[in-house]
Amino acid sequence: MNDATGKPGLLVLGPYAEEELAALAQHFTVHRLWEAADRDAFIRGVAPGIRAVGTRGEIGASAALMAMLPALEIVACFGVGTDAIDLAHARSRGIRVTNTPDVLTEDVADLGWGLLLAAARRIPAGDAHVRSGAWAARGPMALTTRVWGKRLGIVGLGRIGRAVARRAQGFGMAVAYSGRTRQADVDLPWHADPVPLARESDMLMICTAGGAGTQGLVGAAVLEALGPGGILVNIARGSVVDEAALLHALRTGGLAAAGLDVFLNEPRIDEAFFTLENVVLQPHHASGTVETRAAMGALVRENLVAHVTGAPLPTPVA
Ligand code: 8YV
Repeated sequence: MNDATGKPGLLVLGPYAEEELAALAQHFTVHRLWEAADRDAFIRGVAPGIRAVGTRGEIGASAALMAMLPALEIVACFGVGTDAIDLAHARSRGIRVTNTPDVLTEDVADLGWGLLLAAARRIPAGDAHVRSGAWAARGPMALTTRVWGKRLGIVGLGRIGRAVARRAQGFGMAVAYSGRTRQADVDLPWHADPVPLARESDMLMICTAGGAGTQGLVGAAVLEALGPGGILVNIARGSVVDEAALLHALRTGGLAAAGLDVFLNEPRIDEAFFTLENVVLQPHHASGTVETRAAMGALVRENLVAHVTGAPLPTPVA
């Protein structure tokens, strides 16, 4: 059922770019949940006309939210990760779910690479050394760690993991990966478990999907196997890492450094990270380029419009 304007109602859960909202408004009556003071009251007010939800990877869509929307037919996610969407609830009600794979792969891999270089070569510390005048006053900064030629372990060799592996070739690195299954079309050493992978790696990059299946996958045993010279990069989900174990390892010399784009409790992350000099932090921004975000927005819109016009969904979640 459409609302009084004749357009289907779209509830957008988190901020979307104004241009995206304007483009969506040509097809939908757009309701901006994130701007509402009382979100439950807002949802109750618009619920009967809401046929679609637009969300973001880190926000997802809970069963409780979907239960408030009796006419809901589709959840479109601005992001590839669907770990925060209750897929079982969606399935049980026949609610379709879409995401934005592929268009963000290369940018996410780029930022992972940037974090690896920044953590190993201590680029933020070097920047501070120059800006603070320490270079002129005290001389060169401390030496850093080489990246090229080292051993890189990739936890999760999906689209993004593969894009990271391609970049590693250019750096002359020995690449191995872990994941539930060996990938028949990939000629790289495989470990089912990340512990032996970490033991044979100098640097570990987490590229796996989030969710219950990978919760705490990178815990104390993996960090110990990576060791005091090891560098960890996470461009996946905070939930994949045991954060308490990571903080302990970073504080006590159990790990050399980390480059992190994702955390538990974003954006109010554990402030212990702020006090560490051996971390490089990013605000969950691996897909955050103008180009990729525009492509993600377009894909969200294409999925939503396909749904309401009866066309095949471009990127349904299986
Ligand atoms: C986005 C993401 O930053 O794709 C994902 O799963 O987490 C990121 O690309 C996010 O979805 C936008 O909010």
